[in-house]
Amino acid sequence: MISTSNIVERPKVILNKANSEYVMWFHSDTSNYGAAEVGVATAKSPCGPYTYKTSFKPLGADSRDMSVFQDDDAAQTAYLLYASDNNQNFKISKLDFNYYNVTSQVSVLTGSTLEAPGMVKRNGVYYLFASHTSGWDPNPNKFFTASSLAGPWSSQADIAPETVRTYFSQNAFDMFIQPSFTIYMGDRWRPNLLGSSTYIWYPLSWSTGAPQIVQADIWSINLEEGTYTVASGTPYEAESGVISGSATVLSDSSFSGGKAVGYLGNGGSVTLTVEGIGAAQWVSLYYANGDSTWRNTTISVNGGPSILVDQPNTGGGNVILSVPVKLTLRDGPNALLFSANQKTYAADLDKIVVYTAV
Ligand SMILES: [Ca+2]
Repeated sequence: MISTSNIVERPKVILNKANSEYVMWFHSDTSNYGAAEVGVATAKSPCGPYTYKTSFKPLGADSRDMSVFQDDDAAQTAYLLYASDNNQNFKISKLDFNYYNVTSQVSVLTGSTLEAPGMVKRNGVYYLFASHTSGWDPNPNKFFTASSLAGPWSSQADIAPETVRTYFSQNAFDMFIQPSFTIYMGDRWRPNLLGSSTYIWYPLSWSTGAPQIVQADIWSINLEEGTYTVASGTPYEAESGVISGSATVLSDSSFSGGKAVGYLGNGGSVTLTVEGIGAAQWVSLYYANGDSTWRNTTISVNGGPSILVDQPNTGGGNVILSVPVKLTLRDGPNALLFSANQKTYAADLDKIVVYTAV
């Protein structure tokens, strides 16, 4: 089942302390996803080399999107979390002592149509994170809770506002740091160009009492302290820039300041003058793209060459997402020219935020 014509997806590695062995579990499939199996491989080092053991259907049933979860009991019991029965039922099954096989099913969320699972245990409560099924397109990812892996599981709740579709991402893994937050690690799939897909990592904070993604484009983590810091930047509204050609100001309450600049590209452009510190600085572009496909914008800094920035579709012309890009800015004023010299339409630009954090 391991070949250039087959599929290995969603690998996860856990350490079996009793055997001093790293055990990798992954979705093992044929190119048409018809096999629906899990694969197992082992190594003495987390970075490998891994020795492939086998691929199989756990307890004879389908397994597609999957993860593994290692509990904090003395035996460090581990579990397979998997979309089963043609992605209709979501299952949790216990692994054997060696983490080589599945021994018994402990829970099933019947008819839940969940994919992309992850799990953390916080203050004795199990949190299951997952998406629903919408192919490579993003959807609002959910969480479920239970005080036992056998359930009962709570009804689903959102980890982000539904309209932003998990900030155009799908859960890949959730790394527990401490009870106040976990790292949400999502895939930002690019359906028409899968090899160009990227990752999105956000703090997943319990500050409201329930796990919610913190939309932080630029943030840092202090592992020793168990804290994270969201960088603050200086906002510049697009509608306050110098608008040229066919670009025009749009009004909608969803935009920052109630306005954005539309019809950028294809003859329209806008110039924003921002303060720099003479460094390579992160700049976030807040935009709306109501298409069903990605757009992009060009940026020229102080008359320099065009830099291309992808703008995933946001799920509506009034739904705002942000993408960060690193630009080299002068100390003092900088002219950022958006969407000049591009023949396609860029997304509607709401505002940009200039950061000084590295
Ligand atoms: Ca605006």
